[in-house]
Amino acid sequence: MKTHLLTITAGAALIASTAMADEVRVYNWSDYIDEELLTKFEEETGIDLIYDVFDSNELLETKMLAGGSGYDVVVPTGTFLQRQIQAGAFQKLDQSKLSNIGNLWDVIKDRTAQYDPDNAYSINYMWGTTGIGVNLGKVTELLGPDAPIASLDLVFNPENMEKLAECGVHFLDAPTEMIPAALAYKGLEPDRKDEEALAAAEEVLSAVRPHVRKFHSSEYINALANGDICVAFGWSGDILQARDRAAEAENGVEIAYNAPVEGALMWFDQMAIPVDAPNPEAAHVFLDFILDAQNMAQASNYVYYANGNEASKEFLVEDVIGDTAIYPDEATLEKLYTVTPFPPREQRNLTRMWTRVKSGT
Ligand code: N2P
Repeated sequence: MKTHLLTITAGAALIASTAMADEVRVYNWSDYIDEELLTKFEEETGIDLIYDVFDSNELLETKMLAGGSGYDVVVPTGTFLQRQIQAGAFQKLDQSKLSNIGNLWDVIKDRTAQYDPDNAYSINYMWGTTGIGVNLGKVTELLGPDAPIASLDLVFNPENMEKLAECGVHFLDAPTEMIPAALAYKGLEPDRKDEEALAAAEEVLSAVRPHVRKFHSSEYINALANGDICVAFGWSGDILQARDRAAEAENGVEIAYNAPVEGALMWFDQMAIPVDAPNPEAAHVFLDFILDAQNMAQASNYVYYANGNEASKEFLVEDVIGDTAIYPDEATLEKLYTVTPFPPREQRNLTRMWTRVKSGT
């Protein structure tokens, strides 16, 4: 009897593990892939892909630190990845299962090693900048032909914002990106986290708060494209996607993206495998699929973000590889800064401050 029971259990376990081997759960940012690639992955590998999206590092981090997310692949930004690695949230990659790992670009690997030493836990998916998206027609109508569309003055000078409020402004709901921008506007080091710096950033943000229609990190793509808002402080590729959606709609809306002349944040979104991923084997298959030069190029060509894959470059369309807003030239690179993660105490100050800013208190 006992033996029989054991046999059944072993059989059930075998069925369960076979079923799992056919499924991979990926949690990525919204508007961040060409969905054709998702179908292609399933067709090529026979693995079922469950693909969910998010638009906030904080939300992803809550899931990673709680554990049991059920995801096999997630995509935190470098700064968040770093503290989640330290918290033990990820497993080391098995490079022997990544036949395309050699496609990675050394220049980007060097930069991401700042967050993930030796790139032991992650591969770069995309990287980009945080900056200013404008509806050219509306902004020049309200502020004149010399509107500072490439300057932080557009979004942090209350006089400009008072006028722009009429046509609608969205800010990212991403304090770790909005605060460095406010510091750069004040001429301060964007990576400062001390109380004095946070107070200075809060002053900048609170002064324009009454003129911000919404703090949200994904709605601005369609809102810009439809003409519902005229300015978004957001992510480079998202704003370029808004530009294309408007052009396709032929609605007369013309969108432009600029990295602020005062300096712009350069960030890196990294694919990693949670320590408790149900199917790490399939996670590696997914990562290797993404590391394929043509697949990676197809993703970048669709979402207008640069990637960390050197071999993909020959497959990038000129609109992407030739656009310095996506692949910066030396002069643009000099204006870009990177930041480090907030330690726990500073993080608590930041969270409280961000709640005050958003609620307008
Ligand atoms: C994609 C946004 C990704 C950039 N919609 C945020 N790191």
